[in-house]
Amino acid sequence: MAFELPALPYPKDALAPHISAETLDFHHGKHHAAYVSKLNAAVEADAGLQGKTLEQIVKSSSGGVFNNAAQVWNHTFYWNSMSPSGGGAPTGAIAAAIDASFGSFAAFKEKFSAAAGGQFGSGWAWLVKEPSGGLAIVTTANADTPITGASTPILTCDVWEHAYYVDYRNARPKYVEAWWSLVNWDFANANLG
Ligand code: MN3
Repeated sequence: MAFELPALPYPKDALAPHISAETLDFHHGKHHAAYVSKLNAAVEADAGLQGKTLEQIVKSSSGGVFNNAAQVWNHTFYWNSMSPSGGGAPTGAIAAAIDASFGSFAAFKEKFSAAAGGQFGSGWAWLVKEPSGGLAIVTTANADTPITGASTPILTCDVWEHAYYVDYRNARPKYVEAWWSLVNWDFANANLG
């Protein structure tokens, strides 16, 4: 059974003006799709990978197989971390959890934006729930993902250049600022459990 590129959870033009249809066309239709097809080629060539779930491959592989599998997982999580009706202040349990771990939403936002902007080169900024139950901000390089560790991802922001170059050129901070207008707090609450 080959892995499939999941459909975007909203129309391609639904995140505009923050993220354009052209960006999603490339980012989902080309980049994410390429990770899926490279992963499928790797699985086809290695009987040891066959029958494993995506998460199992991410947690047990290395090198090119890991890179493609983790990028497939990370991107699906990223699409769901945003919503056309998202943004604004957090609601529900995630709002209380953010206050408890960071003091306030404003303090969390500032810290997360600094982490996303400061990640050197390609990677990801994540809000995670640690095994202790508290929230933390982590960044990962390239395809690295929190699901290989003990923390549970709550939200992510893709800070690879391909996520923002069409819309913001090299201005990553402007893209991160726009991402706040899209944050899917319902998804965050679902992940918080
Ligand atoms: Mn990407």
